[in-house]
Amino acid sequence: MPRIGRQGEVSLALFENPHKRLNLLTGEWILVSPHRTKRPWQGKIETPAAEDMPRYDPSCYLCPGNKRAGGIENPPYTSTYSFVNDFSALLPDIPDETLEKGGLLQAKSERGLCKVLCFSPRHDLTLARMPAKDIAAVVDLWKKEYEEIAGDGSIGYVQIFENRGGIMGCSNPHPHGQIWADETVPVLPALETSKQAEYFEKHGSCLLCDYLRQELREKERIVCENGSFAALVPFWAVWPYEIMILPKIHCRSLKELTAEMRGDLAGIIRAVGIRYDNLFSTSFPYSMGFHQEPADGRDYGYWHLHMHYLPPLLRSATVRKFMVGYELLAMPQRDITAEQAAHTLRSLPEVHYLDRLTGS
Ligand code: H2U
Ligand code: ZN
Repeated sequence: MPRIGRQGEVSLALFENPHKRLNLLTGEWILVSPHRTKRPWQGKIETPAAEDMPRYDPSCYLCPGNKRAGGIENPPYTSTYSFVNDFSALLPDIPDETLEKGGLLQAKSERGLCKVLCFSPRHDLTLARMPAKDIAAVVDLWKKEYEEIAGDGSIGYVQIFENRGGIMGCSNPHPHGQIWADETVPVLPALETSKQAEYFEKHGSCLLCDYLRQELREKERIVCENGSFAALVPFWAVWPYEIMILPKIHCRSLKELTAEMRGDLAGIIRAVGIRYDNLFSTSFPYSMGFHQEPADGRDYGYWHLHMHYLPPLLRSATVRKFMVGYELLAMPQRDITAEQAAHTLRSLPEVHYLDRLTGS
């Protein structure tokens, strides 16, 4: 049993031995096994992505002026560019149908929209390698797309995300992200909605405002911060170097970000990206995305906008964490603690390793 100190502070033994931590946003518990970090590794080694890339690739379907798979030609764009996904997983015009057989077999049609967002005309860049002002253009595009899609009236939730790197299933190194917008609220945002609503009902305050205040006080899991945003390894992180970015003032969606906040968001996205690339001196793979209030027009005053970064690498540019066995069948598990991960990320240089190599 964990020993509890007089002030309710846990003794160090809790964090040195196997223990469970609660994810406040999902209600899910995760198992932490700090003593396992010493085990040897003879498993799969991933091949790191090639670093040498041309600024323009004539065979890339996202580069300016090139033809996409469906035959449409991209314009000669010079900043950001978005288009409806040629192979959308969700479609806007499908009949409304329901299947219900004795409560055992249930299905519903799901309408929606999918878009692809090019972050830069340059084929060889990543968010971590782009100047903050160009990342700010991406933040502006996310806001504009969110407002347009959420304002449509037929959409319940706008999921903005980026898959980076081949090991995250990204199909093309050209810097880009996606939006999948559903007519209903998908599973994880719905869970986060109910957990934040529950907390607000019980405490009369915002769950993530309260959580961030405590994290800023404890400092142990903070990676970096600026005027408007903080980046931290959440107490309940599952992926080894998982990060959340949270606005320091309460806002429910991208819609509410002022120009100053959008600039700060671009700055912290860049700072997190540089630290990630510096961790294993590689272009760091991840899935990242925003969670924000549903777009169904109801009142979600308790919803606190945030970003999740979910990166798979564990020990080096070639050794990843696998979600297998116990994790698929029982519960998520991690070895290094959130505090160790935050300490490592915090201690990394703020200048990109490639800029340090070239001295530029
Ligand atoms: P990734 O973010 O996982 O790389 O996906 C890229 C998306 O680009 C993917 O959803 C779309 C795919 O359907 N795509 C097009 O819309 N047009 C193309 O010509 C190729 C890929
Ligand atoms: Zn390209």
